[in-house]
Amino acid sequence: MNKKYLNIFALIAVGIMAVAISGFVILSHDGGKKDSQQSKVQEKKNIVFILSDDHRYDAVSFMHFNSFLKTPNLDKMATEGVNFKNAFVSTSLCSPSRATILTGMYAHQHGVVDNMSPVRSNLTYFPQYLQKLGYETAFIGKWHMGEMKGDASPRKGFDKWISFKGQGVYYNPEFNIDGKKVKRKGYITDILTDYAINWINKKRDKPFFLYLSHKAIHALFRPARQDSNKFENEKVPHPASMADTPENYKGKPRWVKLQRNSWHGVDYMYYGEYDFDSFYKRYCETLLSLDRNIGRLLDDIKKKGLEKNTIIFYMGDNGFVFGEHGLIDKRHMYEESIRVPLFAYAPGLIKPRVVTQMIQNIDIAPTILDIAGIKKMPKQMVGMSFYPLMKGEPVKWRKEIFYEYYWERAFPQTPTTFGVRTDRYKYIFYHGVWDTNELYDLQNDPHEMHNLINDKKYAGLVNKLEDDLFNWLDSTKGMYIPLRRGPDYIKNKRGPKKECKFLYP
Ligand SMILES: [Ca+2]
Repeated sequence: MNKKYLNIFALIAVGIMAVAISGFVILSHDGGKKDSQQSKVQEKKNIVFILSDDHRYDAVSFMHFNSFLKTPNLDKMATEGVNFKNAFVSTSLCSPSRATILTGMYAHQHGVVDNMSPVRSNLTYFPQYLQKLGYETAFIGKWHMGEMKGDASPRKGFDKWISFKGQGVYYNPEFNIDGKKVKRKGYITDILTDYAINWINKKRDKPFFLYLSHKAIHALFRPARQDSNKFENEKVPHPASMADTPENYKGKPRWVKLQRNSWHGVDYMYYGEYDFDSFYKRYCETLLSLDRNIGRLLDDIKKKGLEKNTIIFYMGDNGFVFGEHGLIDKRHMYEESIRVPLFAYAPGLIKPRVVTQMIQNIDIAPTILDIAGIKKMPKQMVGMSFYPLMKGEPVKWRKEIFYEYYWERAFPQTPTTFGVRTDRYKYIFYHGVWDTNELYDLQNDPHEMHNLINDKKYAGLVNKLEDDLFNWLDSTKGMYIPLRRGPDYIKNKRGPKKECKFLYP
């Protein structure tokens, strides 16, 4: 064969190969595109965020809260998932903490500083970003922000909306479902879980995000009928700091002792509507009903094969004090008030692990956006994503967390409070209280019984922590005390008829 023919054959061969290769490229390109689209859909993780109300960090059976409370489903989430054993809120109050979770901002930044504060219309909630990332989103449950407006109409960021006004009710609630009023018979936690399961089981070609926000276990506690009075005959443990003794109030600010005899104190709690032991038992029974429903949701997610690609979070919106220092409720900066349960359960994705770093409610939004694959974290997110900690990856973490609480007209027993907590120390600074601030060594004094504020040995530490606290407030535009007009509870101050046995000095 001469050169000319060789060249022609070579050209034909090259041409055939080129067509074949290009065809292959086209085919594989098309096929690959489909595959990668599919895998992208599969890669996107479903996310369920379950929030409960006033669930203190240790009120679970794996923490041995008492001898009778059993929470097998929450225990399972914590022990077979990631347990964040040092999880805190930046404000221990319902609406401010909820607004922080939804916006990733501190209370003095989003402006929802108490349960009555109006909610600014220009706030952006993190599920709005999830929608942009291709998620189908739902809000089911208690919104409880901007109480003065008192409406339950759909809010931004949710494709499905099922909510109710304010605190809602435990039995026979009325919902707002995508703008329509719907009255239901039954127990709130059962109904919300049914709605959640129905929505998750909907057919969709998108990843989903569910924000399931329970009314439980907020006072006044009411369990499901089957749990009613289950713990009636149990013996309720009282914390050592509950007794009104000189030792228990040594070094404590005076407001703490005065609060004993108020709506949120053990001597006249809820103005006599409850006694301490019954109150505690009803809390545990209501928690039982919640735990059972968490189990129903976990079971359903497993049954539907969604477990392999779904991350389920559980968190309390703030802590709750049961008699510590003679107090009931939350708001202040003692441990039982600011610590919350936080678990991440994803058996198909995340190995069981205990995370010891200090996590806060400001971290929820950036973490969920990180899991959803956001490229650039929105500027408003002041917290940090703890997704790497969930996966056991090394990450530089914060050494301090900050706290704020603003005095409320409705519950004037607790003063405006700012604070900073490290792994070991806590400094509490009061605004408008003139007897004393507080410093605790949590390693040697976990129950916060020995106020070290006047110990000269710690003077340098106090100065440093106060500097850190005010640097935080300054750098985040928090150097002001918010005020609000009434009319809520405007006259709700101490009076001879309000607090029993109160003697004016
Ligand atoms: Ca709450």
